[in-house]
Amino acid sequence: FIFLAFLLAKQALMGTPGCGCQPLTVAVRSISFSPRQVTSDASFHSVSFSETDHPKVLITGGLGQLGVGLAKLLRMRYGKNNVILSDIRKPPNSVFHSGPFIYSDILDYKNLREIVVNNRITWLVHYSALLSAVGEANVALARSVNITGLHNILDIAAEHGLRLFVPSTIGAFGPTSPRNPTPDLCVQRPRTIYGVSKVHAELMGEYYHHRYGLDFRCLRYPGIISADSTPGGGTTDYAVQIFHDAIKTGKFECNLKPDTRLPMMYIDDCLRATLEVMEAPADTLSMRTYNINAMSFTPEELTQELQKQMPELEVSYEIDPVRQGIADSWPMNFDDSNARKDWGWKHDYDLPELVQTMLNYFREETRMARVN
Ligand code: AKB
Repeated sequence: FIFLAFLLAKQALMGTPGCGCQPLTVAVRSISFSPRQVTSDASFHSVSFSETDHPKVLITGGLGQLGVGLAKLLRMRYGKNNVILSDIRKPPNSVFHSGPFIYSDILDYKNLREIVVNNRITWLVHYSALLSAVGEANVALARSVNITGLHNILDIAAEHGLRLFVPSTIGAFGPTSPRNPTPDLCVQRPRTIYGVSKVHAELMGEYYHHRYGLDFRCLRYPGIISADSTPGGGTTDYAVQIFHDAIKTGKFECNLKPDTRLPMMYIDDCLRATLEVMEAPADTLSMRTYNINAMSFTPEELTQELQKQMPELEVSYEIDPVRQGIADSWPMNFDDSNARKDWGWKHDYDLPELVQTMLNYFREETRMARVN
């Protein structure tokens, strides 16, 4: 039915069938198709908010490494009640009292639709996902959350005319990709379920953009380093854990080899990039999936930078073969020139600023704990 209606609408709008991508998008948008059929009022779902209104944002997977920080940034900009954090887990008091929090299960399509409708959501930031190392330990769960969950998100977003942000990752590349540097467009044959699910997300989002006019936006994040939230089950986690252990015990056991070079970014840069790409006018985006980058370092280089301020820090190496295998297949340096050219991406934190900022945070935390 959809295909037939699409052909009729396309012919009505274009006269003769053509093969150009752009007119196809226009035709589909104007008849507001949604990929999953809505029974009664499908034609009302493409109503969009006025550009002068604040967006009403839903963040899925909100209790992971990035959700709380992004909610804080977006709430400062759009107002506390216009940003809803969601997760299937119970939030800590501080999160629950800092703004709207709601239960949402991305595997439950009706629950998602209810949230989007009841809260008049206009932007969706989809952070629910299993990361690389934990994904290899539970492939079935990773497939379900990262792929089936994404399908629900794409359909909800297309049906309701939402602007959708889905993060991708350096993990969307594999051993046959160019690794130093890795450009936006090149061979992508990742060897993890996480990477496969992220390539799938990039391609499905771009397909929905062309086919249904979905306003899909995607950034490939490097390893993200944050002080007040912890990642769970990633290959780049060592670069966060080292700070915790250095402050607590003065010792750190690293699960990657000392010379493993990976692209990394401080969380503030990552969240600002996300806000900037979401706010970028559509006509500045020549692509829908961009690499973003800040720095690249090895465990040895990070240790040396830390030892400038903590000479007593001892780092030993106990290699985890799964994580090492993953890291060896990922980019060493990321080429993000398209993001810089199209929408003005610019990072603030290089390695010295990152280390200083992280240490300041933990030192202040330790001081406060002593005072209390
Ligand atoms: C991971 O290590 O799995 C993530 C990532 C780079 O996407 N931090």
